[in-house]
Amino acid sequence: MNRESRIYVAGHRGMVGSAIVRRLREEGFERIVTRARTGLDLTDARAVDAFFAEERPEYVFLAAAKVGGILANATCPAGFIRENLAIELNVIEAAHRHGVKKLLFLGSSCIYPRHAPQPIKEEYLLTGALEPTNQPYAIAKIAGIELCRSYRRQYGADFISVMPTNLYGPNDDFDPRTSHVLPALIRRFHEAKERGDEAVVVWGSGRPRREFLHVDDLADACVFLMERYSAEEPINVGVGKDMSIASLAELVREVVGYEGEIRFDPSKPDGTPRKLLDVGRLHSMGWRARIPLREGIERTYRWYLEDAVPAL
Ligand code: GFB
Repeated sequence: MNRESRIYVAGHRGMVGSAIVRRLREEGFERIVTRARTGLDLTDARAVDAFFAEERPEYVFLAAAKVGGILANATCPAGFIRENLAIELNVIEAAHRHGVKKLLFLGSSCIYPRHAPQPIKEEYLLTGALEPTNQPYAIAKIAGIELCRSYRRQYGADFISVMPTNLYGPNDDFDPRTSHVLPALIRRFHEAKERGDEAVVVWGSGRPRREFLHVDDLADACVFLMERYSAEEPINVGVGKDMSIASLAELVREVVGYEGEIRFDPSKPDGTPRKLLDVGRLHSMGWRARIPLREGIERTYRWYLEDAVPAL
């Protein structure tokens, strides 16, 4: 990739895509191509093909996806598998057909088996049963990895797959019905503080463990990997440390400045018991996450107050 390259970021309005665009701009890439959902439906194969024919991107970051937290995955399984499969198939095929030099596909840590040994190495993919609460989404993402691998083998296409751990940051979804845990807790603690509520409810037992990566770190890793990684195995991106949901809730409570109590609701699903990625492969290439969790949550809370709250 050089400063003159034409780079298409699919999903540029989302949390990941918008962070990749910011990062590319910071690095001086100026020929960035984007299309709003209203101008291009990525589930429409013909429209995607016509878009690639017209724009001729040389590099593609495939960050467009239907995403959501544990509840959204459980309530819209058909939407999660259908939309993600369609987007991947259409964008990867068009990238191949129109001679894209390199494509980076974004997967998710939920592609790994529910009971994978921790930390999770890339080679544990397809070694065991998946977590049922997000199996349709995970299978769509595994299909994306397999598409990249297969196009590489059959056509020599330089398509790579990157597996981020649980993400958070600006442009995240703060809708309690669809959000992931971190933005959900920021909003819940904030609203409880405003109303002076006695307690805040956190879903599940509080015992599951998760790893949280700021999306600006992920975007930095994506640009790094687009320039330096070329292999058929996916590569994990994480911070290398996890924590319980109970500890996360305590940390968000402190950052937001809420002084009430935390209660757990065990009638809500816990999901996978633990998800910590092994980031040895990425570290050995010289990349490390830089944003400490507390600072990342503070930045995200500021973004929520300044940008999300006014739009609610
Ligand atoms: O963030 P989350 O929805 O993602 O949930 P997953 C993580 C944990 O936080 C679960 C608990 O144990 C939840 O029960 N939790 C506590 C909450 N309170 C809340 C809350 O208010 N909202 C939410 N959402 N969770 C998703 C997958 O799984 O992770 C996707 O469904 C994707 O497929 C994504 O892979 C990264 O880590 O459980």
